[in-house]
Amino acid sequence: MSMEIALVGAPTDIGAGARGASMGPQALRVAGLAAALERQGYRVLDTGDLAGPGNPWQPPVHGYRHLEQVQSWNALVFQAVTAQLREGRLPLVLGGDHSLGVGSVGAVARHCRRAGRPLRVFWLDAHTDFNTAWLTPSGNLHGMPVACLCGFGPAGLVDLGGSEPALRPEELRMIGIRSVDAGEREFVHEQRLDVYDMRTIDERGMRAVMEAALGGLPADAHVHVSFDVDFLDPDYAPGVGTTVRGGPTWREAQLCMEMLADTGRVGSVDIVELNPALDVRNGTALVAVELVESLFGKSTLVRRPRG
Ligand SMILES: [Mn+2]
Repeated sequence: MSMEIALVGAPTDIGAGARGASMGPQALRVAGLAAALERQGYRVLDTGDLAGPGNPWQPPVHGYRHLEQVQSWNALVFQAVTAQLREGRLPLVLGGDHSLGVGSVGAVARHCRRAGRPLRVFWLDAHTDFNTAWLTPSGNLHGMPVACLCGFGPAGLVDLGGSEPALRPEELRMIGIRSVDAGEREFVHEQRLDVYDMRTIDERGMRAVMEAALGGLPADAHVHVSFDVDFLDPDYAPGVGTTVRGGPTWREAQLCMEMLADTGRVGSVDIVELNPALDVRNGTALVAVELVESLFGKSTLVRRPRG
């Protein structure tokens, strides 16, 4: 019996600074995500789209934009991911902007804690998403999910899964980072986040970086991959709201995904920040699908099966 993957659509741009990530789930479906996974032998259940509040497009209030709506969306994502994990399916959240990581990773963290399983979260992103209301210039909550998961943020997000923070910094690995706000940088250091930035990838190569990031992974660990499409160099993935040049190439990103797949422990995934309004002929969605194929074990090279 093969693993069943549950697609959970979360069509919102409520935490972003640009409109359009709300169309991400549909663009991924149109790009053939389910069929690609089925070709690899997985059963895929598309649970459809969650229905949260619309985007009122208001300025920040006390340092947060659309806090109430972000809380509502994350509560829905938290419930949906929890439900799929309980059914023994692998939740694949289709964003939506990255503020949804609070609900998705929060649900996974609580599930692992209750099962006594160690968790490791791979945050593939151009940004550390470790802002707080007192540090962020914009108030956009898609820049704050990691801080919220570590216990720094507003009520309704930091306590989504209970009174303890969802994550400890040592459970996180950040790959591809190349844009960090000044105050955020100090906070990242203060909290000792394990960050593999682009300079590290340039100097050591993706293979050595992933070996380091995967080092000491416990045999029974649950690996969560939170894939912000802006992780990729915009030459390959223009369809995101916050492009930062100098990211991983298509090949480097493939290797990253393949090495995550090789662990055999990927148990939940987010694909976020895909913005079809900024894309070219849905090409970024197609690249995202190719990378997810690798994350689920498709090798781009012809290899002899192991075993
Ligand atoms: Mn992000």
